[in-house]
Amino acid sequence: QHNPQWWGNRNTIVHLFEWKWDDIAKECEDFLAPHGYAGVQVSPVAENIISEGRPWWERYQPISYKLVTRSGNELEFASMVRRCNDVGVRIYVDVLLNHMSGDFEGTAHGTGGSVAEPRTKSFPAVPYTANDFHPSCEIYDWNDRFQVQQCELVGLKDLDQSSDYVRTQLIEVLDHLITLGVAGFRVDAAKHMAADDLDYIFSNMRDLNTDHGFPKNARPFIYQEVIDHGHETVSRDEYTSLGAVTEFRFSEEIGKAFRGNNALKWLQSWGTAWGFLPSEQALTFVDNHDNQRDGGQGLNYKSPRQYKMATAFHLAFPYGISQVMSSFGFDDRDQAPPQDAQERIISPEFDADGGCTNGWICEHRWRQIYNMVAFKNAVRGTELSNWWDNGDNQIAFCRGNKGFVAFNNNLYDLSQTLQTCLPAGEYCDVISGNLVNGACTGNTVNVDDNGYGYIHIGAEDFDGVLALHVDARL
Ligand code: LM2
Ligand code: CA
Repeated sequence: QHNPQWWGNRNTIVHLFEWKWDDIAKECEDFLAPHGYAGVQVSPVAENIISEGRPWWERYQPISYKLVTRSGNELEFASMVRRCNDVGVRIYVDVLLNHMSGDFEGTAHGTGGSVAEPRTKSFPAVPYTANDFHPSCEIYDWNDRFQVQQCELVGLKDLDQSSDYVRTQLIEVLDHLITLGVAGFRVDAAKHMAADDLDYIFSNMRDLNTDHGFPKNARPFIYQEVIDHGHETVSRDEYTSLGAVTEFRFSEEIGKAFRGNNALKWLQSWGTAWGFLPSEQALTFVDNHDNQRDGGQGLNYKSPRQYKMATAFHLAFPYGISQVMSSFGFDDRDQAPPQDAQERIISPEFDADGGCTNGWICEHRWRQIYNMVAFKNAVRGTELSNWWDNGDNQIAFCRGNKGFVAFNNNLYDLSQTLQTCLPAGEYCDVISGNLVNGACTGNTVNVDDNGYGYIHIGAEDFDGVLALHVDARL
């Protein structure tokens, strides 16, 4: 269950955080497929508690398995999956197998009209009763396996996945989504569930739906959210045989490097030598919806220049199963997604350059990012070669004879004639521009018969990265 089931040569997933199903369907057709995105991680699909002010995190508190949320209902979900698969874009669902909602004063009303009494662990719309949960306790020692896996994560009622009844419910939810055509799952809070229980659940899910273009006997892709900074009692290694695992150390280290707190020259050994998981087991990202709110060394859209450089490195270096974050703007952690006076999520709107307005950030529509998604597709299957650095924060490398990328994170210009490994010709730098009708709207680089090209990235340039590849040759 490590195969992401991508279509063609595509290989990047985008997390369309809090988007509505109808908007995602349209985005698959209008933008994601034409720009070579492989898949979308969608926000949780199960009916959730309605929380005051509608913070984004209310969706991490399910009260039933009806597919009704502020993103849309089951019909809309099914139609989205169909339309995205029709254009070769896969859907991965963020699934909550660890818990239901947290405490709530009195009767909770959900986004699908169901009611629950979370305080007494009564969720009649599933149905679950107190017997289906672990006895309540608090996690105060994160190195105590029992607490991490059987107590309540931030007070969320903790399901007992060793019970046959609970397992059956969870498998049913996953099977239902597979029948609707999804390609796999992001498993929320995986570390808070015993790997053996997850193994049982994942092994008993059905195969992917062949009516949606998946081959016979294809297994759902699994990527498990396990936060492991290196010395946890419950380690990421317990989960790697079941599927891919989120590599949070990738996010921390890439942030640190492009913030200028670790010289870029060290990135030459990027990957397992840094203590990261093997490439095919690592789900990698510059930021995700949690750590983009947490501060620290991570980078997010609020530091656009460094963020774009980190993302370009993420997509240029041959390591990991890449995921790109697509955010809504926020000033405080709990802020709701863009919504109207009736608390309905607002659809994104686009300006003349295709960028999002009205509260959505849409990093995935930034030229510097979507063109690197195309770069990653163009260089698929090649190795890294011809690493160059200036001993500090200027680096460059080739991907076979398909692509070349250079970065300047020093306060002085990068001006060098470098081996690009590319066939002779004129190439469009896909960071500063697009190739449109055979012409480049940004800078171009001439590659001579020996593969050399003059590379210039000024310290004051708008972006600190330059990228060339064979699909953007004039
Ligand atoms: C995750 N992965 O393991 C998600 O990526 C993360 O976003 C979720 O937390 C978490 N696990 C549970 O699914 C978010 C958010 C929390 C929020 C929970 C539940 O980061 O702040 O907790 O969702 O909605 C909120 C309150 C918290 C309260 C809890 C229960 O912030 O103070 O705890 O609800 O009422 C008493
Ligand atoms: Ca648990």
